[in-house]
Amino acid sequence: MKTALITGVTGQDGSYLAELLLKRGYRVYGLNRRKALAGMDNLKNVLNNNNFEMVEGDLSEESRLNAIIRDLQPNEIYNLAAQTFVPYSWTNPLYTCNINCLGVLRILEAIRIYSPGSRFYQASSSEIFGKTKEKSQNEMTYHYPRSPYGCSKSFGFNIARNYRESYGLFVCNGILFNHESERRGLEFVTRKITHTLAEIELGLSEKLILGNLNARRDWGYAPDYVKAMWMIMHHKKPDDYIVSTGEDHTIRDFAELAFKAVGIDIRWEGEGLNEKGLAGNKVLVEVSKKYYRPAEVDILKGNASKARKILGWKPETTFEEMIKRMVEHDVDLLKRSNGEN
Ligand code: NAP
Ligand code: G4F
Repeated sequence: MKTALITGVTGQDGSYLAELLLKRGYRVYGLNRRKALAGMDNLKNVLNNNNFEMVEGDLSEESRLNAIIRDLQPNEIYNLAAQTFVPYSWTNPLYTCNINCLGVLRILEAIRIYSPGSRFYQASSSEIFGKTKEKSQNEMTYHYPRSPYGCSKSFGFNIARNYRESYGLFVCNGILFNHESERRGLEFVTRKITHTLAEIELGLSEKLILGNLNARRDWGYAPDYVKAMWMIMHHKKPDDYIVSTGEDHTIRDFAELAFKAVGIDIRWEGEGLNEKGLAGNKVLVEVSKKYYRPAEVDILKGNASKARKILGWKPETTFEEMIKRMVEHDVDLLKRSNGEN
């Protein structure tokens, strides 16, 4: 039986990947750090599976990572754990780099010394491209990160590639563009929109307060993207791949479609801080500088033609379908927690 270790298993991608690997007959070990409260919602589909096991550990703890990798000798290691929220990386840059830079290196060293036969996947990010001038970004696009998070992911990408080239290890980077789902954290803009909208719909919230509405992102659906991770790890040659849809949309586009999905018509007025979404006379969307960033990534749009050509991967879920699923999920979730269903 094949074995895989997933770091970040409690997160959006880790939980979908665990489900995918269990379905494909793997024994899956999920790295889990201690929390005051259990927060295992994403893993409800896998916790009772006999082929799934949690192992305690943290990306900051080198000796523990060494022991886990030495003892398990996993066939595949997917490093999805990270400090993932871009604004937090300005307030906590050293912590972000400890986990997102040194954390990657700790695992690579553990593989090099104790388990050189393990295949390794590093969760790289389109944030490495930051202030790019390229209309769409591919594997060769230069890195110009705009946040400590982006810088940390650039290091993670480069050190992973360097271990492949220096030691001949089977090491891959998936450079994934933004991907969302019903399991996305509430602080990220897409889920913030769909969850607040569900609150507005049920009368639990008055309005949605957002930052920069004009940033453009290439948004895909997380379950489609974890399939790409597996395909990257199963190509005969280890390599780096962009995973994206090739479409970009503004935050405003996302909000408008989300409102449409619950049948509320929003109109936008004015620019910048005076920008408001109106339904009847009611203000539903406001812009606050509180959510502006010290340096913004204005536009990201990926060119995944290498993944399409070499791996045969392509996105399956449209932007509209994804938004509809997220909105319906959040309305249903809040109805259930309100005892309405
Ligand atoms: P997520 O939902 O925020 O999950 C992050 C995971 O990392 C959680 O399981 C978290 O555990 C774990 N983690 C954080 N710090 C840790 C530490 N010190 N030790 C061990 N585990 C730790 O993130 P995601 O959206 O699934 O993203 C997965 C990976 O892909 C990340 O590396 C992210 O940077 C990268 N990425 C994401 C996107 C995207 O759009 N989603 C795009 C490109 C790249 P807790 O539950 O304990 O907090
Ligand atoms: O949803 P976001 O916080 O995601 P961001 O910064 O693009 O990062 C995500 O995608 C990366 C891949 O490119 C991952 F590597 C990273 O881990 C994370 O998953 O913000 C998206 C955009 C930004 O331009 C932000 O300024 O939305 C804008 N925005 C506008 N109002 C907002 C808000 N972002 C948040 N979080 N909250 C707002 O109220």
